[in-house]
This record gives sequence, structure tokens and C-alpha cells, in this order.
Amino acid sequence: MFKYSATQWIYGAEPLAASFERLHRFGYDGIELAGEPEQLDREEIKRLMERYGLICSSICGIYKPERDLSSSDRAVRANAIAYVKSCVDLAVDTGAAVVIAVPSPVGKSAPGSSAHEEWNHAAASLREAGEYAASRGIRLAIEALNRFETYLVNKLEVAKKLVEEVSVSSVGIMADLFHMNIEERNPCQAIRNIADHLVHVHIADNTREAAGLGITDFESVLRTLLEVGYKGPLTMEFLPPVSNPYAAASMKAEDRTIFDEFTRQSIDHMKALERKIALG
Ligand SMILES: [Mn+2]
Repeated sequence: MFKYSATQWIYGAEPLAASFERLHRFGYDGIELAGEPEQLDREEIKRLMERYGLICSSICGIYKPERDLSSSDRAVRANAIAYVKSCVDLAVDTGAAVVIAVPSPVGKSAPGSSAHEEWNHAAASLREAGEYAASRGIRLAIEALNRFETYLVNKLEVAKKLVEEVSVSSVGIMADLFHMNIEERNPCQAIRNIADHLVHVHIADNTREAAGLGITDFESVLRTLLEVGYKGPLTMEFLPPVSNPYAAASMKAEDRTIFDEFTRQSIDHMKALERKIALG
């Protein structure tokens, strides 16, 4: 049986306690914290983990333009590397195993200088952050985002090239089934292709809504994850159908019932498929 968590930023600006309570209520094992180390109160997180019996599975790095690991501006790169290191420290403090790393920030649709130069900068930045992560016992998971969100790494195969170039054992790859639905011709084959480096998984259906509401074949995805021996958590990252992902933060209370519905729907769907596979 897989362990389940959900990434907390999808719930917007609600208090952390509300997210912990919801995940506990629907049978989750853990939570993925948003990578804002300076805004999070470590002691509060530890209290909530204990109260609701949840682990912290991972840290979801938030890659804004000033956290651009691929930037041609040395100061921006230095800031981005320091940021990833601070997420690694947050992971150590909360018991998380993985920090998500996105090589070029959300919203960067074309290189600032040349793609070749930015690729080399991203590799060097990830090497430095990866060596720090290794020294603290944490893995970095490179996330390929779809082409409408960023430009440098969109496919798992490209993430694999980057990982091979970085060549630090702490730096692996994650699979996000929503982005893959846009970028990969065959998601299961794409997972097999990077299996040796797979360290984390995000789950959402083809519309980015909860698993089971769309057409993604999660039974095949689960079979593939079992086949390649993936042992990490399955982390939900669903969103309501809105144009601005961060609009969820300002949703009215009566609209927020969708968070409960999606939180329940996605774990129930995946667990039902796990039972079906176990029964042969
Ligand atoms: Mn993701």
C-alpha cells in the first residue's frame, strides 16, 4: 500500500491547522508543506503533526522569478540556491525526505539569455544545492512543468538529461501526472524511462482536478509505480477549475467545500484501484 499526502498550497491561505484536520479526516498519512521556510512556524508544525498523526512527506518549493536556478544573473542564482538550501533545512526540521526543485521558474516561457547558457546555470545550481541536500540526508526532486508554465524542463526525459549532467546522487526526478498528461506521449513509459531516478509523485487528473474525475488511467499508473519499485508517497496536487491556481486562496467559504470533496475523492479513487490490483 502506498502512503498518501497532499500538497498544502492547493488549499490557499487557510490556516495550516485546517489543512491538517482535513487530511486526517479523509485518511491521509502526510502533508507536503509549501516551501516558504521563513513563514512557517516549526513548533506549530510539529504540534499539528503530532495532534493529527501526520508525517511531513516533502517540501514543495515555490519557484518565483527571484528564485530562478537558471538565471544568467549571478545574484538571482545565488538567491535561488540559498532558497533551495533553506527548503532542505525545513525538510530536516520536519522529517520530510524530499524537496521539489523546478529548474526555471513558473511563468518563464522563454530564456532570458540563451537556453544553452540557462541549462548550464540550472545544472550548476542544482549541483550545489544537491551537494548541500546530500550532506543533510535529503533528496531533491526535479519537477518537469508543462510548457504553459515554464520552458526549460517540460518532459521527464529532459529532467533525466539534467540529472545525469548534475550527477549528484541526491538529485532525482519526480513525476507529476497532470503535467505529464500535457507533455508525455505515454505517461507510463515515461515513468519507466526515469525509474532509476524517481523520488516523488504528484497526482491530479487530466483537468488538474481530483483523481478519478477525468480520463487519466491511474490503474496503469499504479501498476507502473509498483513495477518500478517506487516506495515514496503519492501526493495529491489537485485544483478547482480556475484560471489562476492561486485564486483558490480567496474563494468564499461556501465554495471551499470543493476542497473536502476533492481531498476525499482522490484518495478514495486511488485506494480503490490499489485494492483492485491487490485482488488480481
Ligand atoms: Mn506538481
